Amino acid sequence: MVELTLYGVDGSPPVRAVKLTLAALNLPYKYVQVNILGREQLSPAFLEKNPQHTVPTLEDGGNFIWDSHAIMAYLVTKYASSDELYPKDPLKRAVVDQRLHFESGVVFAAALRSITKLVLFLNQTVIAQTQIDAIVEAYDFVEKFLQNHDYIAGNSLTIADFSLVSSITSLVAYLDIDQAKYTKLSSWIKKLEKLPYYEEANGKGAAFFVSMIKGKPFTVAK
Ligand SMILES: N[C@@H](CCC(=O)N[C@@H](CS)C(=O)NCC(=O)O)C(=O)O
Repeated sequence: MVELTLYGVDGSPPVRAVKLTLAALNLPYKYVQVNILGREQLSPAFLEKNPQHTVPTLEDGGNFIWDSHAIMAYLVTKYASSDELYPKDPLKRAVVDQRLHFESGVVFAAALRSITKLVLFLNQTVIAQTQIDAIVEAYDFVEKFLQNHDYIAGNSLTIADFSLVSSITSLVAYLDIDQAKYTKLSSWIKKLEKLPYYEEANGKGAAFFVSMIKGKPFTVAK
């Protein structure tokens, strides 16, 4: 019997990416909320599970796996009945992996985490233009990746879509997506919103994240 525990919080984009994957695979799991604003992830009990103190962290049979990208790949590899969400074909997999690394290093780290640290955690009310430029760059790249495809890594849904939609729908807290400029990006989000499990796994948590940031007004330095 599958016994999975996900440690996380719905405001967190990478947690939502994992929730999308679990839902797509129809996998039951226990969800343990970790209050990261209250720094619960730094407790000795959590550090024992994940010394890097990040959510999402997945527990499977006493083993702990973290980083959403590693967790999503693990779940598909271990539990999926087909490889569609994370193709075994070397070239298709390379494209999915590229998008996952792009989410991790560019969209999440360079754009989302860096501005969120300032606005949410350090309560800064003036933000440098470079923070907004990083978001524009992320939107521009995603629009390009979608130029000839329905999904972010080709013509079928993969874990790369789950990863990127979780962070892009959080970045809108800082910068709206101009639907006329980003036509592919806008219709890709609308397509993913139609997934039966989308609202529960990502929609609600993204809306919560956006409302949290909207409660922290800031201006952009000239
Ligand atoms: N690349 C990681 C990012 C994980 C991450 O930074 N999570 C944040 C929440 S969104 C966190 O746990 N922050 C608390 C901390 O680092 O102490 C992933 O995809 O899982």
